[in-house]
Amino acid sequence: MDWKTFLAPYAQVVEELKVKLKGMREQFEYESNHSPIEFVTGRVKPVSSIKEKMKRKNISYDHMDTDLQDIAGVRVVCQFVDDIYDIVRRLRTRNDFHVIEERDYIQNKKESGYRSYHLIIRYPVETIYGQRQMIAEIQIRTLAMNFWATNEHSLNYKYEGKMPEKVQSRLKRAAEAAFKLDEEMSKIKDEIQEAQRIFYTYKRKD
Ligand code: 0O2
Ligand code: 0O2
Repeated sequence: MDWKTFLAPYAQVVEELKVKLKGMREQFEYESNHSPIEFVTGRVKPVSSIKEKMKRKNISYDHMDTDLQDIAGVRVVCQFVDDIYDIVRRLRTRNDFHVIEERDYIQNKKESGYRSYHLIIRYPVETIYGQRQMIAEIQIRTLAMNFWATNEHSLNYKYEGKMPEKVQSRLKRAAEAAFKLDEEMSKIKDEIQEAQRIFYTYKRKD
Protein backbone atom coordinates (compact mmCIF):
# COMPACT_ATOMS: atom_id res chain seq x y z
CA MET A 1 0.00 0.00 0.00
CA ASP A 2 1.46 3.33 -1.10
CA TRP A 3 0.10 5.50 1.69
CA LYS A 4 1.77 8.70 0.53
CA THR A 5 0.00 8.57 -2.85
CA PHE A 6 -3.28 7.41 -1.31
CA LEU A 7 -3.33 10.20 1.29
CA ALA A 8 -2.18 13.04 -0.99
CA PRO A 9 -5.66 14.03 -2.24
CA TYR A 10 -6.98 13.89 1.33
CA ALA A 11 -4.25 16.31 2.41
CA GLN A 12 -5.38 18.57 -0.42
CA VAL A 13 -9.00 18.38 0.82
CA VAL A 14 -7.97 19.28 4.38
CA GLU A 15 -5.89 22.25 3.24
CA GLU A 16 -8.64 23.56 0.94
CA LEU A 17 -11.37 23.17 3.55
CA LYS A 18 -9.25 24.90 6.18
CA VAL A 19 -8.72 27.87 3.87
CA LYS A 20 -12.44 28.05 3.06
CA LEU A 21 -13.66 27.77 6.64
CA LYS A 22 -11.07 30.22 7.90
CA GLY A 23 -12.25 32.50 5.08
CA MET A 24 -15.80 32.31 6.48
CA ARG A 25 -14.45 33.30 9.89
CA GLU A 26 -12.63 36.30 8.46
CA GLN A 27 -15.67 37.45 6.50
CA PHE A 28 -17.85 37.23 9.61
CA GLU A 29 -15.36 39.29 11.59
CA TYR A 30 -15.03 41.83 8.89
CA GLU A 31 -18.72 42.28 8.21
CA SER A 32 -20.34 41.85 11.59
CA ASN A 33 -17.57 42.21 14.18
CA HIS A 34 -18.60 38.83 15.46
CA SER A 35 -17.77 35.41 14.16
CA PRO A 36 -19.69 32.27 15.10
CA ILE A 37 -16.42 30.50 14.28
CA GLU A 38 -13.80 30.64 17.00
CA PHE A 39 -11.14 28.57 15.22
CA VAL A 40 -10.65 25.93 12.55
CA THR A 41 -8.28 22.96 12.62
CA GLY A 42 -7.79 19.98 10.40
CA ARG A 43 -5.80 16.84 9.94
CA VAL A 44 -5.33 13.80 7.76
CA LYS A 45 -5.91 10.69 9.85
CA PRO A 46 -2.56 9.10 10.74
CA VAL A 47 -1.91 5.74 9.01
CA SER A 48 -1.78 3.91 12.36
CA SER A 49 -5.26 5.09 13.31
CA ILE A 50 -6.59 4.34 9.79
CA LYS A 51 -5.37 0.76 10.20
CA GLU A 52 -6.81 0.47 13.70
CA LYS A 53 -10.24 1.74 12.56
CA MET A 54 -10.27 -0.58 9.50
CA LYS A 55 -9.67 -3.52 11.82
CA ARG A 56 -12.26 -2.38 14.38
CA LYS A 57 -14.95 -1.76 11.74
CA ASN A 58 -13.95 -4.62 9.47
CA ILE A 59 -13.29 -2.38 6.47
CA SER A 60 -11.27 -3.71 3.54
CA TYR A 61 -8.73 -1.69 1.54
CA ASP A 62 -11.14 -1.64 -1.43
CA HIS A 63 -13.80 0.14 0.62
CA MET A 64 -11.56 2.51 2.52
CA ASP A 65 -12.40 5.63 0.50
CA THR A 66 -16.18 5.17 0.96
CA ASP A 67 -16.42 3.51 4.37
CA LEU A 68 -13.75 5.42 6.28
CA GLN A 69 -15.27 8.85 6.22
CA ASP A 70 -12.89 10.77 8.43
CA ILE A 71 -9.56 10.25 6.65
CA ALA A 72 -9.84 13.97 5.87
CA GLY A 73 -11.17 15.79 8.92
CA VAL A 74 -11.68 19.43 9.71
CA ARG A 75 -13.04 20.86 12.90
CA VAL A 76 -14.91 24.11 13.42
CA VAL A 77 -15.03 25.34 17.00
CA CYS A 78 -17.72 27.86 18.02
CA GLN A 79 -18.50 29.91 21.13
CA PHE A 80 -22.18 29.05 21.42
CA VAL A 81 -24.43 26.07 20.60
CA ASP A 82 -26.62 28.29 18.35
CA ASP A 83 -23.51 29.14 16.32
CA ILE A 84 -23.10 25.45 15.45
CA TYR A 85 -26.54 25.30 13.84
CA ASP A 86 -25.90 28.61 12.07
CA ILE A 87 -22.73 27.18 10.53
CA VAL A 88 -24.47 23.91 9.60
CA ARG A 89 -27.20 25.84 7.75
CA ARG A 90 -24.60 27.81 5.80
CA LEU A 91 -22.56 24.71 4.93
CA ARG A 92 -25.65 22.89 3.62
CA THR A 93 -26.21 25.55 0.96
CA ARG A 94 -22.67 25.81 -0.38
CA ASN A 95 -22.02 24.96 -3.99
CA ASP A 96 -18.45 23.72 -3.63
CA PHE A 97 -19.40 20.49 -1.81
CA HIS A 98 -22.36 18.27 -0.99
CA VAL A 99 -23.45 17.27 2.49
CA ILE A 100 -24.21 13.56 2.24
CA GLU A 101 -24.81 12.75 5.89
CA GLU A 102 -25.47 14.61 9.14
CA ARG A 103 -25.01 13.30 12.67
CA ASP A 104 -26.33 15.47 15.45
CA TYR A 105 -24.50 14.25 18.54
CA ILE A 106 -25.73 17.34 20.39
CA GLN A 107 -29.41 16.33 20.40
CA ASN A 108 -28.30 12.69 20.57
CA LYS A 109 -25.15 12.60 22.66
CA LYS A 110 -23.00 9.50 22.47
CA GLU A 111 -22.84 6.94 25.28
CA SER A 112 -19.44 8.36 26.30
CA GLY A 113 -20.97 11.82 26.81
CA TYR A 114 -19.52 13.09 23.48
CA ARG A 115 -21.32 16.02 21.87
CA SER A 116 -20.63 17.58 18.43
CA TYR A 117 -22.34 18.02 15.08
CA HIS A 118 -20.81 15.97 12.27
CA LEU A 119 -21.26 16.58 8.56
CA ILE A 120 -20.02 14.06 6.04
CA ILE A 121 -19.39 15.77 2.73
CA ARG A 122 -18.48 14.85 -0.81
CA TYR A 123 -15.80 17.26 -1.95
CA PRO A 124 -14.39 17.48 -5.49
CA VAL A 125 -10.65 17.85 -5.70
CA GLU A 126 -8.70 18.61 -8.87
CA THR A 127 -5.75 16.30 -9.48
CA ILE A 128 -3.34 16.19 -12.40
CA TYR A 129 -5.48 13.30 -13.76
CA GLY A 130 -8.78 15.16 -13.43
CA GLN A 131 -11.40 15.62 -10.76
CA ARG A 132 -11.85 13.19 -7.86
CA GLN A 133 -14.78 13.11 -5.46
CA MET A 134 -13.45 12.74 -1.93
CA ILE A 135 -15.26 12.06 1.34
CA ALA A 136 -14.48 14.28 4.33
CA GLU A 137 -15.83 14.89 7.81
CA ILE A 138 -16.54 18.31 9.32
CA GLN A 139 -16.92 18.30 13.11
CA ILE A 140 -18.62 21.36 14.55
CA ARG A 141 -18.59 21.89 18.31
CA THR A 142 -18.42 24.52 21.03
CA LEU A 143 -15.27 25.40 22.96
CA ALA A 144 -16.69 23.52 25.97
CA MET A 145 -17.47 20.41 23.88
CA ASN A 146 -13.98 20.62 22.39
CA PHE A 147 -12.35 20.87 25.82
CA TRP A 148 -14.21 17.76 26.94
CA ALA A 149 -13.54 15.77 23.74
CA THR A 150 -9.82 16.60 23.75
CA ASN A 151 -9.41 15.41 27.33
CA GLU A 152 -11.53 12.31 26.80
CA HIS A 153 -9.55 11.50 23.66
CA SER A 154 -6.28 11.66 25.64
CA LEU A 155 -7.68 9.38 28.35
CA ASN A 156 -8.95 6.90 25.77
CA TYR A 157 -5.50 6.84 24.27
CA LYS A 158 -3.92 6.30 27.67
CA TYR A 159 -6.26 3.44 28.61
CA GLU A 160 -6.42 2.00 25.06
CA GLY A 161 -10.20 1.74 25.22
CA LYS A 162 -10.21 0.01 28.62
CA MET A 163 -11.05 3.00 30.73
CA PRO A 164 -11.82 2.29 34.40
CA GLU A 165 -15.52 2.69 35.38
CA LYS A 166 -14.65 5.46 37.81
CA VAL A 167 -12.92 7.56 35.16
CA GLN A 168 -15.77 6.87 32.71
CA SER A 169 -18.42 8.09 35.09
CA ARG A 170 -16.38 11.16 36.00
CA LEU A 171 -16.11 11.94 32.30
CA LYS A 172 -19.86 11.59 31.88
CA ARG A 173 -20.38 14.04 34.74
CA ALA A 174 -17.83 16.39 33.16
CA ALA A 175 -19.70 16.17 29.83
CA GLU A 176 -22.91 17.27 31.54
CA ALA A 177 -21.07 20.10 33.32
CA ALA A 178 -19.62 21.26 29.99
CA PHE A 179 -23.09 21.25 28.45
CA LYS A 180 -24.48 23.15 31.43
CA LEU A 181 -21.75 25.74 30.85
CA ASP A 182 -22.87 26.05 27.20
CA GLU A 183 -26.48 26.52 28.34
CA GLU A 184 -25.56 29.15 30.92
CA MET A 185 -23.39 31.06 28.43
CA SER A 186 -26.21 30.98 25.87
CA LYS A 187 -28.42 32.84 28.33
CA ILE A 188 -26.01 35.78 28.39
CA LYS A 189 -24.96 35.48 24.75
CA ASP A 190 -26.28 38.91 23.72
CA GLU A 191 -24.41 40.64 26.48
CA ILE A 192 -21.17 38.78 25.74
CA GLN A 193 -21.42 39.60 22.04
CA GLU A 194 -22.08 43.26 22.72
CA ALA A 195 -18.95 43.39 24.88
CA GLN A 196 -16.95 41.62 22.17
CA ARG A 197 -18.18 44.06 19.53
CA ILE A 198 -17.10 47.03 21.64
CA PHE A 199 -13.70 45.45 22.23
CA TYR A 200 -13.30 44.61 18.52
CA THR A 201 -14.16 48.15 17.38
CA TYR A 202 -11.72 49.53 19.94
CA LYS A 203 -8.97 47.17 18.71
CA ARG A 204 -9.52 48.15 15.07
CA LYS A 205 -8.88 51.81 15.89
CA ASP A 206 -5.10 51.17 16.25
P1 0O2 B 1 -3.37 15.29 18.94
O1 0O2 B 1 -3.54 15.96 20.26
O2 0O2 B 1 -2.60 14.01 19.03
O3 0O2 B 1 -4.67 15.11 18.25
P2 0O2 B 1 -2.76 25.54 10.94
O4 0O2 B 1 -2.42 25.38 9.49
O5 0O2 B 1 -1.72 26.21 11.77
O6 0O2 B 1 -4.12 26.12 11.15
P3 0O2 B 1 -1.94 22.87 11.80
O7 0O2 B 1 -0.75 23.32 12.56
O8 0O2 B 1 -1.69 22.09 10.55
O9 0O2 B 1 -2.91 24.10 11.49
O10 0O2 B 1 -2.79 21.97 12.72
P4 0O2 B 1 -4.29 22.23 13.17
O11 0O2 B 1 -5.13 22.13 11.95
O12 0O2 B 1 -4.35 23.50 13.96
O13 0O2 B 1 -4.60 21.11 14.17
C1 0O2 B 1 -4.28 19.78 14.07
C2 0O2 B 1 -4.76 19.16 15.37
O14 0O2 B 1 -6.16 19.26 15.50
C3 0O2 B 1 -4.43 17.70 15.42
O15 0O2 B 1 -3.85 17.51 16.67
C4 0O2 B 1 -5.75 16.96 15.38
O16 0O2 B 1 -5.86 16.03 16.42
C5 0O2 B 1 -6.79 17.98 15.64
N1 0O2 B 1 -7.87 17.93 14.66
C6 0O2 B 1 -8.23 18.97 13.91
N2 0O2 B 1 -9.28 18.69 13.15
C7 0O2 B 1 -9.62 17.45 13.41
C8 0O2 B 1 -10.66 16.62 12.92
O17 0O2 B 1 -11.49 16.98 12.11
N3 0O2 B 1 -10.72 15.40 13.40
C9 0O2 B 1 -9.86 14.98 14.32
N4 0O2 B 1 -9.99 13.75 14.74
N5 0O2 B 1 -8.85 15.73 14.82
C10 0O2 B 1 -8.74 16.96 14.37
P5 0O2 B 1 -2.39 16.95 16.79
O18 0O2 B 1 -1.48 18.14 16.80
O19 0O2 B 1 -2.14 15.97 15.70
O20 0O2 B 1 -2.40 16.28 18.17
P1 0O2 C 1 -9.72 10.43 15.87
O1 0O2 C 1 -9.11 10.86 14.58
O2 0O2 C 1 -8.74 9.82 16.79
O3 0O2 C 1 -10.55 11.47 16.49
P2 0O2 C 1 -16.89 5.46 15.65
O4 0O2 C 1 -17.55 4.18 15.32
O5 0O2 C 1 -17.61 6.28 16.69
O6 0O2 C 1 -15.43 5.33 15.97
P3 0O2 C 1 -17.71 6.63 13.08
O7 0O2 C 1 -18.83 5.71 12.94
O8 0O2 C 1 -16.74 6.75 11.95
O9 0O2 C 1 -16.85 6.35 14.36
O10 0O2 C 1 -18.27 8.07 13.21
P4 0O2 C 1 -18.57 9.08 14.35
O11 0O2 C 1 -18.72 8.43 15.66
O12 0O2 C 1 -19.67 9.92 13.84
O13 0O2 C 1 -17.28 9.99 14.32
C1 0O2 C 1 -16.02 9.56 14.56
C2 0O2 C 1 -15.17 10.70 15.11
O14 0O2 C 1 -15.93 11.52 16.00
C3 0O2 C 1 -14.06 10.14 15.96
O15 0O2 C 1 -12.97 9.84 15.18
C4 0O2 C 1 -13.78 11.27 16.91
O16 0O2 C 1 -13.01 12.28 16.30
C5 0O2 C 1 -15.17 11.79 17.18
N1 0O2 C 1 -15.78 11.07 18.29
C6 0O2 C 1 -16.83 10.23 18.21
N2 0O2 C 1 -17.14 9.74 19.42
C7 0O2 C 1 -16.26 10.28 20.29
C8 0O2 C 1 -16.09 10.17 21.71
O17 0O2 C 1 -16.80 9.46 22.42
N3 0O2 C 1 -15.07 10.89 22.24
C9 0O2 C 1 -14.26 11.69 21.50
N4 0O2 C 1 -13.30 12.36 22.13
N5 0O2 C 1 -14.40 11.81 20.16
C10 0O2 C 1 -15.39 11.12 19.57
P5 0O2 C 1 -11.99 8.63 15.57
O18 0O2 C 1 -12.02 7.63 14.50
O19 0O2 C 1 -12.22 8.21 16.95
O20 0O2 C 1 -10.59 9.22 15.38
